[in-house]
Amino acid sequence: MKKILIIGANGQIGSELIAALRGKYGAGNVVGFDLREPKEEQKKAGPFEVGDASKKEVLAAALDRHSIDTVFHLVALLSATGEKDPDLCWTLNMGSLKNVLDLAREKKLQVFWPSSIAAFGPATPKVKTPQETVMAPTTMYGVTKVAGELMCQYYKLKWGVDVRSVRYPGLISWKTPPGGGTTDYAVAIFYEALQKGSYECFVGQKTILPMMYMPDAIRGIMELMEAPKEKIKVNTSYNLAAISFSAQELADVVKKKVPGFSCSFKPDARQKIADSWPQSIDDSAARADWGWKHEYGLEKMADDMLENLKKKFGKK
Ligand code: AKB
Repeated sequence: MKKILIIGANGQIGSELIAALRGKYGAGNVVGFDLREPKEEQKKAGPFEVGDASKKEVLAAALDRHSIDTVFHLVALLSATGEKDPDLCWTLNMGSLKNVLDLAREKKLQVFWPSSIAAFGPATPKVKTPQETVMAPTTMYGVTKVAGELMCQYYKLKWGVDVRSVRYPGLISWKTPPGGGTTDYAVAIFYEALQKGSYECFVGQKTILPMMYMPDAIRGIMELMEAPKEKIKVNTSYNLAAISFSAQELADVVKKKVPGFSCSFKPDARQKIADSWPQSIDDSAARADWGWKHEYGLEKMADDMLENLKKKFGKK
């Protein structure tokens, strides 16, 4: 049985991944790790460590204490927050990844680390962005994703570290809101539609970005980590895709499902970041190598988001 550590367990991905992994491997075999104290229900659900992933000795002690063999390393400052403090973005994103890779090398751990569509930049082909292409991002977050991918590849080729990665599109989820990303509008629109009946979107209506619903994102990385080693042929990070839509198309779908909802568009600094990213992704390598397949389209995702958020807010 695997013994798993999730670093960044309280975040948007971590808080859902921890429940899915505990369901599969047993609560006692999946340890959460985060800088922030978990909620009461999380504390009761299984082992949890509060600590700083940028301190290697703290991480090493947690790995030893729980005899960990597999790490999901999810800590990162996202694109919009990263532009407010590029130094911190570099230090946190790269420092914590280097710690994890060094410990993986020493302790023979399997590692998952997420890259992102932010690893691409304005010179990258925008439609059906290929697996191998120009990678010259213009955000510090994107720079850390390209550098991180190359670090993962280096540790794999030089020392045989079993590190696996996907380039996530924008992730849409209802359990834990994202923080500091450019794609956050695709989550915020659902919250505000139900809570206020209106939303002011911070990118223009024609902005098209690749997105994915969280259940697909979680299943995808669990399948990637379980795939036989010989099937993993991309050493940097796999392109991963599900749905692409414009901000206007998203607003129209929400309008159809939430009577009286209205959406206005007021692009801010995040527009420039969105404009530097692809609109759709060619993920045929992930599909061919380890069988990736998404399940949620725009309508199905919107129905599920609204149903769950209504329950969360106690609405009918
Ligand atoms: C962001 O918007 O910064 C993230 C991402 C695409 O990696 N959601």
